[in-house]
Amino acid sequence: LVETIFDTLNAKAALYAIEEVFDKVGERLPVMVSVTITDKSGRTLSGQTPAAFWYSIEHAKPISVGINCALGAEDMRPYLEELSEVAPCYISIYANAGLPNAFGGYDDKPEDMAKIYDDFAEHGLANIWGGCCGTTPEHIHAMAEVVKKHTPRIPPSPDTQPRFSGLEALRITPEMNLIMVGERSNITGSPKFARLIREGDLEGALQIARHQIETGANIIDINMDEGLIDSKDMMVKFLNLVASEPDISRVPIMIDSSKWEVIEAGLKCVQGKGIVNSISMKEGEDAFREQARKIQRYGAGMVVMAFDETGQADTTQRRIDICTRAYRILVDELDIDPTDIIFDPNIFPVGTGMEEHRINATSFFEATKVIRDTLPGVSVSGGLSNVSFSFRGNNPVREAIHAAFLYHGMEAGLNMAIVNPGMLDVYDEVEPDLMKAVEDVVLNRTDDATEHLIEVAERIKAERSGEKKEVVTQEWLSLIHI
Ligand code: THG
Repeated sequence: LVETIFDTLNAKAALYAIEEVFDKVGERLPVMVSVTITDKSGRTLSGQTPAAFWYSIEHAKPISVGINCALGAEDMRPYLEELSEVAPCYISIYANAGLPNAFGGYDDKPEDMAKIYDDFAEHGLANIWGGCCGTTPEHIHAMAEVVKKHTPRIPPSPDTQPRFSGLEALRITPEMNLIMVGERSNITGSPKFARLIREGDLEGALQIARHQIETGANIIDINMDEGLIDSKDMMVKFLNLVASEPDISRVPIMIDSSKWEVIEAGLKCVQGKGIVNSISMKEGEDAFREQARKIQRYGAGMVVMAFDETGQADTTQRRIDICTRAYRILVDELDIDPTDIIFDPNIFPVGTGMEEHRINATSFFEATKVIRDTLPGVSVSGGLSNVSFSFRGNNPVREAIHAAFLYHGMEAGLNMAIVNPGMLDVYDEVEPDLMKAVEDVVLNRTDDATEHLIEVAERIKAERSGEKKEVVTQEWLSLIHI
């Protein structure tokens, strides 16, 4: 029993340690988890809502989750309700006999608590009942008398939608158009972020992270991979700063690094259910299994790149084959929840002039469709800005390519993307001539599509000075319905 939890990161460390002990002794015991909510904000002391808390610890597959100690039974009702709705395991409650009074005593009598538990039991809010500070055998006796009159709570069936958390819960439902992951807090993807980090202006760097959320990001990607800095140290430093900014840490965090030691250090800093970006089979199945198992134990989701021992997948069939092989290992062998898996079938640039790049977008779409249709539970994501790399310096054209790619990608089943959230164009609002030229390239419709787009791009570049209004992206997202 991990109980009286007020700091989820601490609890996750305890749950990790428990799993290590189970491994060592070769035996599993049921695990119970109990959180405490000490004020009427309805959040843990470390700032999480009950659902966000549950998403952070459910990987431990506890036999029960519940609430103990704190304010007394009466005030626990809304939090117990929320937990009871989201958690498909048993629910426990063992409250204090009220708030401590001025003399450090507890005023709620056995009959007071029994009356409250009677109501909770009638509404099916819990399965396991007890008392914390200030309760006595008489309290327990009175509770037992009332709750046994009611039929036991029936836990809801296991959740089949992806769920992540920061201070708040992010549950991804099919009605959501696209989950946007902010790309700008990336030292290699944003020269401005890189400069701020290099100059030690972490406050300025936090502002970039915050701005992405203000302009629509549901998750933020953080990447500190740069040769000249200590990436691991900077990842830890930055994540700890993010943790103390509630307007940033309310969203789930995607820890982006090509170095496993940076990823693992990052996982030890986030109390919510974050996402690792990324793992793959590029070093073979054993390393992949080991990393996936660890991520599961830390309680995070994982981006799995379509990358194997022979390299990155660049055809439809290779994208599908690698993702399918990874799925079988993760889901069948390691018992990882498929909703914790986000496949990234590789967004590569189009319009490069190279013949073999002409299929880069269409192959991504075809693979995405098969992955979503045949590998149940998974999400598909990708780094959107990659697709327009060959039009760097020409933002109107880049944004039009992004709009077209997202439109067709979402139609195929892309439900998440790493994007610059304030800079997305609405598909229907892109000038038709430009969109036609862009779609000829993206959809590989004509042999001279790239040459034609380059001509259009040059004209547009001459016309516009490259200025670009920022929009709050949620607004346009509600405009496209796929
Ligand atoms: N898949 C996964 N993770 C990823 C990627 C991916 N992480 C990194 C990257 N690709 C996604 N992130 C970015 C971030 C920025 C840019 C592209 C991808 C980008 N930046 C501008 C540029 O370089 O032209 C910066 C311009 C500026 O700020 O002035 O394009 O594919 N799983």
